[in-house]
Amino acid sequence: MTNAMYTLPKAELHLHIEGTLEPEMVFALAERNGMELPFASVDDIRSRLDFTSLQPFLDLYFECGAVLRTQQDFHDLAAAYLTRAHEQGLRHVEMFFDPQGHTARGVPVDAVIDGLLSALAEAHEEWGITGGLIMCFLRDLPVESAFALLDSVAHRVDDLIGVGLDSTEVGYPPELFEQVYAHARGLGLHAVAHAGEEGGPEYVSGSLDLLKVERVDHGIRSLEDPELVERLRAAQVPMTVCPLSTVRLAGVPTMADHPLPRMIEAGLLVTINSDDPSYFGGYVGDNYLAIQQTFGYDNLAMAGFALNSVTASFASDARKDELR
Ligand code: ES4
Ligand code: ZN
Repeated sequence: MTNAMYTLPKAELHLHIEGTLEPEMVFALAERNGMELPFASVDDIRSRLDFTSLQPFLDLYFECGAVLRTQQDFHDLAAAYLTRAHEQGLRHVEMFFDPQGHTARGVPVDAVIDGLLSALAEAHEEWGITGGLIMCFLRDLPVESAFALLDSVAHRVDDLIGVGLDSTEVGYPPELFEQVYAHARGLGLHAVAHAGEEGGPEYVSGSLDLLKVERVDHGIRSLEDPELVERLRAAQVPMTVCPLSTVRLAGVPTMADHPLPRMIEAGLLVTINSDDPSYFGGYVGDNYLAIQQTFGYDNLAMAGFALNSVTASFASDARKDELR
């Protein structure tokens, strides 16, 4: 862990905390919670990580995530991630979480939020890591469910940074969530959304126009629409790219085929993130290292990605100055 890609100070802006659930913890939490698992072993879970698209991954992600039941579970999950985050040079973390995946199993949303926040508070105390929570709506659930979730946390929006949109993209366009996002923004929350991961560039323009997102998560298919690229470039809309994720979910055949260099050449504001590190073969520093090895970027260029991650974060201006 002495490689510069692990020590470079940086921010992570696209990280699903449920996607940091390592197979060992799946088994430990299942035992603690007295649950039967549909997996024979840790290796059995690991043998299922050769995804062919987003959906098979999501199926496994929700199956494993079912072991998360108590506030302590959410604390322990985030504490394990934040230890890794610290080891990989992260100074600021904006963490996605998927409450609807948990409330559907009877877990109170407050237990999820309180567990995650307690781990973030400890990481701040111990290592000075800043950040917070971005609450995601599962876009393949009815919009009413998203509204109900937002209403259920409206009394504690100060405990959240913003809202996001994730899960199955194709068939669930941004226009479905226009009112939900208007409401969330009205509560003072920041807005981001997954777009252009598997969906076409119209998911990205729709997210900008209707959801008024401040960052685009993934956004790789934006490149198919030159007018959209020009718009993203001119406004310097941050894109949270997740290299290992896109290769593992078969968005591209190999890292060498990743559109990252074309996004950079187009002048886009690109950040590098890990998405679901326990499923995709690496944490944030591993993603930095993978693109450096594939594309030959020098350490100065890599420091540029780290700088972008700070610029694109929702940290205060004072904190950004500290991190730059
Ligand atoms: C996700 Cl990679 C990805 N895409 C969409 N939704 C997600 N939830 C967790 N990881
Ligand atoms: Zn994601």
